[in-house]
Amino acid sequence: MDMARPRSETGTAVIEKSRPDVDEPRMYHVVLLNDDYTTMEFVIEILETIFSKSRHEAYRVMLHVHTHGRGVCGAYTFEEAETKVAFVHDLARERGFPLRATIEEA
Ligand code: TYC
Repeated sequence: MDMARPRSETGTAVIEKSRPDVDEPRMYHVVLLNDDYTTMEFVIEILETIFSKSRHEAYRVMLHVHTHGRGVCGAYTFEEAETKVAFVHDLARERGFPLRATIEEA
């Protein structure tokens, strides 16, 4: 069958929905929390490496967290968010920083 122009068995045209009836996965924010001991440079490094931010965006998010106490690093599926939080905590522990991140429904 011509897949570009789907037809039903009866030969009548099939009207396709612009978006199939597939549930979008729920999304979750990874939220970074401020503390008094983690260095700004380390937070920027985390945002660049784990959250794929540019240097400029990483600096902006870090400063937002530093000023407001918390800030969103990105929206992910629950599994992705969990993995990123675990990476943050592992790297922070390795480097002796108390940096914490949490997951919230987006
Ligand atoms: N408040 C820290 C400082 O002054 C910097 C910091 C920013 C720490 C963001 C954590 O999530 C954080 N060194």
